[in-house]
Amino acid sequence: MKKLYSALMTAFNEDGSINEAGTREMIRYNIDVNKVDGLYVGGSTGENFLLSPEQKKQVFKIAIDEAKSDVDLIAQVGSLDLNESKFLAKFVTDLGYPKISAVTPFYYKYTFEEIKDYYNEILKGVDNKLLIYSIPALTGVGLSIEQFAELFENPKIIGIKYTNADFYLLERVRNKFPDKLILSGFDEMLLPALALNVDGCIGSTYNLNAPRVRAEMDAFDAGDIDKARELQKVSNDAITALIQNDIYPSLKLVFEEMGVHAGFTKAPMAKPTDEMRADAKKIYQDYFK
Ligand code: NAY
Repeated sequence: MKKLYSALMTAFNEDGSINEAGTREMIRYNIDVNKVDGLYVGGSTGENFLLSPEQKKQVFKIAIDEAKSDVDLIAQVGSLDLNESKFLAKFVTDLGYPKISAVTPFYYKYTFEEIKDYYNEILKGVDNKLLIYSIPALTGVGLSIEQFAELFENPKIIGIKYTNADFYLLERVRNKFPDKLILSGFDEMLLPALALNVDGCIGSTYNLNAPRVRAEMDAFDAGDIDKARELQKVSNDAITALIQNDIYPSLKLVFEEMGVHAGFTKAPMAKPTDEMRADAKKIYQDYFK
């Protein structure tokens, strides 16, 4: 069975502080209504790279306190500050997170040796398993199959959150590492990723769209490719509308339409305008009602 993870959003108050009640509501919705297999906590969708270390800790605490062991939890601890990543890896492991993940180091141009050291340092002394978070479009860091192989020499590195439109590389990686956990990260490209035998998916739009995506995965498993393709088309119509309306605030606005208090995004992300609110209402009515 392929696994479906929502990339957890963080609800913020208007001043950028964390809205704990709203964040808990989104966690509950994902578990109780969406019936996800897991949550990816502290990723791009959680606006994690805009948070202070204290806020990151707060989110990690809220998520595990609310989700308990009801679903699988992956804590994304990668950061520009390696010491912070190391601290957070220990912190979430002590909280009981069964898996961690770390984005490839970004902003500065690092050699592969530096990238490898970063992962090995994060895992040093930490009794946990890690998924490499590969998202070249945002980090500018692309890893080759040989480099993935070198990273996998560390037995604690168990897989990849593969947010990349390079399907040639995905096919190579899948077949070279059949025992590694590969979770696809681009919601709009789920169907081709399923065809290449990924183990599941992690995505922002699954917060709203998980039932349709589960149906697509079931259709795929049953060999009903026409149905899977039709469901992916509807999902992609919804994703296109969300992206055109600024995806992160829009996801939250649609959640609000559904009665889930997703709060604001954190500056410098945009506050919703009246036009965005009207468009989000339409997206809700068209795709999620
Ligand atoms: C994360 O860390 O939250 C993710 O990477 C989730 C994957 C998302 N990627 C980004 C950059 O947000 O769900 C996708 C993405 O929002 C979706 O495919 C729409 O493009």
